[in-house]
Amino acid sequence: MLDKVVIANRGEIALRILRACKELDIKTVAIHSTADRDLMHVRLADEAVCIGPAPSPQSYLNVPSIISAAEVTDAVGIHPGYGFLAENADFAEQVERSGFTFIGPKAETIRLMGDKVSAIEAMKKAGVPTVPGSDGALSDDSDEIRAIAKRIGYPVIIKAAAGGGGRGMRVVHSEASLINSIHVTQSEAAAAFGDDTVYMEKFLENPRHVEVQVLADGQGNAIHLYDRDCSMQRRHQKVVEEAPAPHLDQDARAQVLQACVDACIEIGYRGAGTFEFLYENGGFYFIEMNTRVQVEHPVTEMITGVDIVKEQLRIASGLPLSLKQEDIKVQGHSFECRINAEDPKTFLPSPGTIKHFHAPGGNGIRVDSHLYNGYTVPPHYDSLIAKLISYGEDREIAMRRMNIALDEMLVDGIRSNIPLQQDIMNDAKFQEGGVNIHYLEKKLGL
Ligand code: MV4
Repeated sequence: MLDKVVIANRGEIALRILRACKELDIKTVAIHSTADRDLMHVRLADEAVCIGPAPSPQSYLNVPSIISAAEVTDAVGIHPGYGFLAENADFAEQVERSGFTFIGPKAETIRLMGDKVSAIEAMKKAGVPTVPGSDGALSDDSDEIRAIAKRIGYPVIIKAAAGGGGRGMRVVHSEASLINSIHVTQSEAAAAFGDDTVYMEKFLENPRHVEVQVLADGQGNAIHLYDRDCSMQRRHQKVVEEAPAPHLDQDARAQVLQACVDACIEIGYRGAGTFEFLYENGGFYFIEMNTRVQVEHPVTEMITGVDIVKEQLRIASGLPLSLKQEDIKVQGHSFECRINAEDPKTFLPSPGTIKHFHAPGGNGIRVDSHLYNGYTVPPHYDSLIAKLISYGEDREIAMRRMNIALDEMLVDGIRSNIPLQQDIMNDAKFQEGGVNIHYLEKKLGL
């Protein structure tokens, strides 16, 4: 097992990683910015190193500082969490080149999945269903491009190969605006990512966002941990997630789960990963793969009993997967509400000092949060302050427990989106299950 790990992140996920390390008797090093001296996990870690000033480019994104912190503390592994450097292939490469273990996939796998064109190509080759599209990057031959769009059928979507997570995309409804839209997307991609490569897909109008969690050891073993539904989102920020995804076509589901496992073995995947799909009219269409632990991983942990972060640490230690697919059973249902320090109506960030924090509890309730009474939420980072997770023997029980917990939860001193979460939990269509990715924005009148 790894002897000592640098936690290269902050907030709730840093605390989540710290707890998993402690369970496995791994020593911990918290690295933090000057704005984060008072974070919960900094106090609880065996050692702490300040790596720079508050702005993340100078701290949580500062590769030399992070590697130096690993060197001076004699750490052996670096866990990137999510966000920041978690999917930066150059970081993973530098970590490994400096003699440390990057707790995640090989740098080349991160690079393969970071380029959406190569990711889709690899998945298609491995038998994962993809969106009908251009089969690779678009050339600059206008006649050829028009022919591709005609074959796919309008509407189509133009996406930047270096984009992802909703950045660098444009929907095209007819041939009249096709070529211009491609040029605009190319310029935006060149400016944002330094890469103007774009590709085309059929635009699915009302899909759900369904994703599949996998674990692989890079030694020929891979399993899936079933699916999650993350369709309840606003501006590409997930608001509520649940597992398993409700009301799926069970034949299509079984096929796609197996295809994800096969793909992991085919590409030599190592670590935890997520296959993102659009789900429409009973079919799955791969769009992207995330090569990190995700914010919403707890809902999968609740229904499978697998500790995903501990598995990441075991895999990074070189151990083969101890779990077999037949050991993984879905039991019950789980929701996660992301609690953000933001105005529930305007969505503007609301940093400041927490006068009083009360975490809900009881049967089937889990709170992943770094908050405590008197903690000050800094203005420099993401506004996620807590993840409220419920579990129940079925979807209705999990939902009732979430409602009770939202009612119990107190975050005094700053504004939070708890009222929005209560609105969602009491929404009739959400209660039925299976709303699409546009549902929340429409409900909010956006
Ligand atoms: C799409 C799509 C419809 N058709 N691709 C947005 C984020 C990025 N991961 C991919 N995205 C989309 N790709 C095709 N061919 C609609 C979206 C999309 C979306 C996807 C998942 C979750 C929320 C979304 C919100 C708007 C658009």
